[in-house]
Amino acid sequence: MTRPFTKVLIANRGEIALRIHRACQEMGIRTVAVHSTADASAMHVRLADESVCIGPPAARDSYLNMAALLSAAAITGAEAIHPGYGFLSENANFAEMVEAHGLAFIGPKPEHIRMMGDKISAKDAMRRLGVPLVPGSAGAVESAEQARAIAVEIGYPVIVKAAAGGGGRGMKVARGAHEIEEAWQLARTEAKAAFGNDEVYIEKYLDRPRHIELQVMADTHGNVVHFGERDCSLQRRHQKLVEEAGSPALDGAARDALGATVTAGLRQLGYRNAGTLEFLWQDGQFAFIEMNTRLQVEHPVTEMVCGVDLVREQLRVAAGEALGYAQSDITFNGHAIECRITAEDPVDFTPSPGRVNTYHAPGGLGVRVDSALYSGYSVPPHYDSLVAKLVVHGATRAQAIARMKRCLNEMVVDGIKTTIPLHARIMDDPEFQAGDYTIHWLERFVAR
Ligand code: MV4
Repeated sequence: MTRPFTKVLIANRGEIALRIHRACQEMGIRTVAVHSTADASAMHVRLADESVCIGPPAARDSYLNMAALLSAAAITGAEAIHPGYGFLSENANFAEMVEAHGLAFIGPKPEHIRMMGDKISAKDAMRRLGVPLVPGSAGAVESAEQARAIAVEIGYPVIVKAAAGGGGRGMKVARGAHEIEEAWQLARTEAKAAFGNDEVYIEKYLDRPRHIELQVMADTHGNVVHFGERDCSLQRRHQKLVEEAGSPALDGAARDALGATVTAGLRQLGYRNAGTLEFLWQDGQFAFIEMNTRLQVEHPVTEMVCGVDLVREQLRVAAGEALGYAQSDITFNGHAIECRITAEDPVDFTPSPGRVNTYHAPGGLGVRVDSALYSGYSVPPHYDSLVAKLVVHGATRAQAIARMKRCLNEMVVDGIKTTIPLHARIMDDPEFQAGDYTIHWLERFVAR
């Protein structure tokens, strides 16, 4: 018999801290919120059973302060830590430290966080497990000469990427032999500066892919399932604005085939808890690029089409419980869309923190709003600008779009600028409505 957790510390803030708190409450688990001095009046602190101030506003001194988090867990008697996304969620050393203190880390094993954090070892693992990859170098590329030789072999254009990268930093495209040496050198320099690690690798550059990711969940008894895909192609400067489940580009057969390969592979690896595999999809083919070993911002669209509570599943498997269902029990119903509403100017994206005088969330059938906003709340300038995730479900994609438009009209966030008007424009666009977009679509859309 496994014992459920009775108290969990939530090592995060904002809407995701609230999201985790809600799952805990419904499972009868008490919650400990942690907060910086800037977040003393935040919603996650108000709602949690207990709260601990862990430091000043700067994240490095509070939400990234491992000693403060472990002390907060110790003094409150929490048995487990949920890291949310961002902050320490993909820090293998933190996961290790949590476990060394006799607490459960609600996430993957430290070894797998470390493995996927290094994009070269992640690709190496996926290759061994039979997951399709973008063609490229077998490992790190050590010299400009080696870069040139690999580029000739796989054919231009190529992309040089930082092994410690992700999120778009330390990437350089070379469109011909005349650009390869500079791309290799620039990627190395940028990687060293950003990550303190100058290891780089090379891939064939795909020029018009979609970004499609697969949600997985694994227990500690060898059961691994997937909850289908999300299309996250609508990004600007590597910040996602709109996500959908499923992808307008995919059919059930393509999803099932990829899912079967991935779940078999992760079972072999001994993976645990939630994960997301990122793929580029072009010309009817998947190519793995990275794996995220955390709960993602956009997980609600998956929850809407699968009717699952992914945080509940994370809490159950972290406590040692078996999933209790098979892949064939997971069904995909209708279509879901998420708009990430940020406190930014909708035209030039300059940050717009400050006091929200009036907040009114939309509602009705098939509507979910994940937000820590309230009327009178001041959005602090120290953190991510995400203020609300507006998520809708519809029987069809067209119905979901119509519902999203209605909700964007209904929503009021008064006192600060938000990206609501931009989301309304996207929903009205014929190309978006046709599902006809790649990762480059949004950059052009915002420029016109
Ligand atoms: C690529 C690519 C094209 N070809 N790799 C950007 C962030 C990082 N996660 C991987 N990225 C890309 N890798 C190959 N071989 C294009 C991108 C890319 C991108 C990917 C997903 C979503 C948005 C993007 C925007 C620009 C570039």
